[in-house]
Amino acid sequence: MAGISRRELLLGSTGTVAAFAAGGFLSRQAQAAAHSLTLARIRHSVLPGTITGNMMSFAPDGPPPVLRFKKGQATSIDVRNGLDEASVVHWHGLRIANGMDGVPYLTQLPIEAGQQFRYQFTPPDAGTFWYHPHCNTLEQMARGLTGVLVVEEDEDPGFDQDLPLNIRDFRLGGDGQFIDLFKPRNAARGGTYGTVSTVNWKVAPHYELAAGSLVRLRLAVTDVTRVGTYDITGGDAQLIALDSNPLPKPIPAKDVVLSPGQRADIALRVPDNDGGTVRLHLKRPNGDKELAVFLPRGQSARRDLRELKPLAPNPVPEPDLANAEVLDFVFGWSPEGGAPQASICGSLGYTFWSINRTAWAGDLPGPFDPLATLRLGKSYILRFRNETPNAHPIHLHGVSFRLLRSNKRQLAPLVTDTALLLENETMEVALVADNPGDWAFHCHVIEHQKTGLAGFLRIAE
Ligand SMILES: [Cu+2]
Repeated sequence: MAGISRRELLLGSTGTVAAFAAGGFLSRQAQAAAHSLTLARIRHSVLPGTITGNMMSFAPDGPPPVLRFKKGQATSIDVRNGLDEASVVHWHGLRIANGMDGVPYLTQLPIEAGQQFRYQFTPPDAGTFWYHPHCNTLEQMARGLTGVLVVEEDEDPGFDQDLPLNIRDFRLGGDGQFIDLFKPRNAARGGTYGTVSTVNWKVAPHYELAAGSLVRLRLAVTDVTRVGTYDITGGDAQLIALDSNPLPKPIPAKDVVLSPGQRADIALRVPDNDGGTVRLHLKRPNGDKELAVFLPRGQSARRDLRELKPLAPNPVPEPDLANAEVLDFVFGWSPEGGAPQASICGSLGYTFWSINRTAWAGDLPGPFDPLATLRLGKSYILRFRNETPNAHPIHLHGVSFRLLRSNKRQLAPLVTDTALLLENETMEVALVADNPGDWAFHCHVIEHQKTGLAGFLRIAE
């Protein structure tokens, strides 16, 4: 490295740029990332018989690809921004280094149109995760930028097939074209719902599965708004993990409540060929909505759910509750209600919500104050108090937390990154602040996030 300062190396002096250029095709190939994503505007058929224009995907030729990583193995993803606007990619639920977390200004500069950024990290946990932009988040996600991310276990649990299901709505008119992506009056309430329910960008897709086989269904709710209750009928289905963390014991996959950002892993024993079809439903008061159909095909594989190896717990540290400091967070209305500041990452033009009486100012260079500063390695109890008559799925980046208790209901002691906070509920969760950095902390109803219900926690020495 003689003659090249660290700063020159990082910022690219004339010398290093020339060296890269001279390296040519072969050395660039040698340095290729393990994965690549290209953000692009595309046209695609979602509603049968129509072609939707002005969609956005992580691939120029179809829906976002399923990314597959291995637990504990370093990986890299080149993100090329082929949009005509800035973006940035966040890996929801991955407890990775702060600089790779994909939040504009807080962890990196936005990736400008035509630019590229390489993400490099080692996923510490296995399970079902997802990825999405954190810049102009409502529009980019509403137009399609939400993808499923799988981190495989060290040991294969013994499924015959693995089937990720990217569950989300699109706001389309009867002609298949986008209608207004949100309505301000809804953003100030429960959020604006889509009009077309999809799984993997298809309306009620049919999947042919080997009869009698064991299939891992990976449900990822990547919608911008919808909190839903999901049900599987017609087959033996067990819920084995929520938000990428295995349940202590599998339970029947009945009435699984998932809010935006949440995931459910379901072990399905496909019926034998004469055993009928399996259906995934979204439960609704005015009649269930069929989201996907699974059809048994061929001779029965005669598998049994008891043949599956239990999933190993992820290495999330256990908080020391006896010595944990309590931090209070109040989710409420915005006290002022002014418009947020303009940002390269977009603004919805309104402020409706706040955390601890502070509305997020927008995705700006800052600096801004954290909502709280946590000491690295210490245990904390976070007390979430919802003053509003709306539910908010509260998501914390970089750290997973354990659900402790609620004033409204019995909580299973699950480990998660996204907790659905019901209307007027007070909930306590606990964590070990083991990952240093500034971590985004926000509601995952994206209209709420983009109209004030966002902030960040700092974990520092
Ligand atoms: Cu919310």
